Amino acid sequence: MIPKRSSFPPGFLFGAATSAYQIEGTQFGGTGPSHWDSFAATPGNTFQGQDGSRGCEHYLRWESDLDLLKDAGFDAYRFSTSWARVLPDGRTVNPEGLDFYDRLVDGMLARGLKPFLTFHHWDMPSALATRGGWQNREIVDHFARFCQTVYARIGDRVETAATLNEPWCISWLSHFMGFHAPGLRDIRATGHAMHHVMLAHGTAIAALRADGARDHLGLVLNFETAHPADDSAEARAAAARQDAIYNRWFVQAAMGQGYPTEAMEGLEPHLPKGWQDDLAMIAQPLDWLGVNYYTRKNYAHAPGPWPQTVEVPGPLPKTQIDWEIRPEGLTEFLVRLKRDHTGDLPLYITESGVAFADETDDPNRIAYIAAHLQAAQAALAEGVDVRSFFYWSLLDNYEWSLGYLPRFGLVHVDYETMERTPKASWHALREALAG
Ligand code: IFM
Repeated sequence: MIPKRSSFPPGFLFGAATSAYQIEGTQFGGTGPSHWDSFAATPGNTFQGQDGSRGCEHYLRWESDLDLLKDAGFDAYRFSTSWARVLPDGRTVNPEGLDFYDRLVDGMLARGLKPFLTFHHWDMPSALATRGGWQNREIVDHFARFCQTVYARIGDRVETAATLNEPWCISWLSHFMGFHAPGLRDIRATGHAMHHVMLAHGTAIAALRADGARDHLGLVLNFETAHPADDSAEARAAAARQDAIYNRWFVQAAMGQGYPTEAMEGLEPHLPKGWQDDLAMIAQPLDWLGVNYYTRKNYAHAPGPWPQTVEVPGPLPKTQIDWEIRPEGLTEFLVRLKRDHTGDLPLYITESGVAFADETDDPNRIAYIAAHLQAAQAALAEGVDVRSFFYWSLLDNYEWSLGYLPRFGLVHVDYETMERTPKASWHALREALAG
C-alpha cells in the first residue's frame, strides 16, 4: 500500500514529471528541428522510427493534463522547456515558444501546483548539433543564453530551476553508447561531451545568478546501482569503473570534488585541453540536487579497450524494459550522496518510475511506488534532507529510442485518439495524498 502523505514530514512535496520532447509534439508552435528529430529519422535508431513530432499532443492538451495533476492531489509538477522550441535555430527567440511556457506556468499556479523547471531535457536545436553540439566548447555559451532566455520569462514564478536532466544520458549514453542522439560511439566525443555538459551547467548557474536568480537553482542527476556480477576482483573493478563513470563523474564535478580516478584512467586523454581550468566554474554553489533513480545493473570484466565492462542480466524482478526493480538502491544513494558528496544540501527525488505493458489496471506500478516511497522514508529516517518524490511519468509518453512502446505513465494515453485515462496507480496515489 502506498504510504500516506501524513507519514512524511510536513512540506514534503509529491509530484509527477515529464519532459518537453517526450510529450509536447514538436509539430506545434514553431519548434525548430532538433538532433532528436534527425536521430529518429535515421533507420534503426528508434523503435519503428518513432519520434516526438506528435508526442502526447500536450502542446494542445496542457490544460486538461494539468487538471490530472491537480485532481490527483499533487503539490508540484516537474516539466522541461524545449531548447528547439524556444530557440529554433539555436539563436533566434520564438515568441510562441516562450508564450507557451508562460501559459503553462500560470496554469500550474492557478491549480496550486509548484512549477519545477528543467531547462534542458535533451532536444538540442539541429543548428547547434551541426556545429558539434556538446563536443564543441561553443555550446557552453549557447546553453547559458538559452537558460537566461527562459528564466527571464518564467523564472519569477517557478519554484525551482534545474539546468540539466541527467548529464550521463546527454554525454555517455549518447556519445559512447550511441543509444541517444547524436548516436555516436566515440570515446573522444564522449570525453568532450562529459566535460562541456558540466561546464555548460556551471556557466549557466553563474549567468543566472548574475541575472539575479533566486536561491532555487539546481541540477538533476541520475544514479544507477552498479554491482559486480560475481565475486571476482575483475568484476568488482568493472563495477567500480561503471560507478565512477555513471554515479560519481557528474556529482563530484558539481560539488567541487574533481573527476573520479577510475573514470579518468580512460577519459583523461580525451578531455578537452585545459579542462582543469574549468573545474572552478563547474562547481558553482547549488541550492539543491535532484536525484533520479530507477534500477541497478550488474557488471563483469570484458576484454578489449577501456572501460572493459559488460552488463550481465541480474536475477531481480524486471520491468517492461528489463530493468531490475531494487528500491533499496534509492535509500543507498540518498544516504551516500549526503555522506560523500552533498552534505546538508537538500535532495529532491526528481524521478522514479516504472514501465509496464499494462493498460489501466497496474497493481505492479502501485507496488513499485509504495516500495520507492518507503525507500525515501528510510533515507529520511537516516537523517537525509529529502524534500520530494516526483513519479516518472504523469503520462505514457515517448521513451526515446524505445519509442512509444514502454508505458511509464500514471495516466494511460491512447496514441490513436490521444484520450487520457487515469490508471489504478493514479487513483491509489490520489487516495494516499488526500487529507
Ligand atoms: O523517460 C526517461 C526520462 O526522459 C529521463 N529519465 C528516465 C526516464 C525513463 O527512462
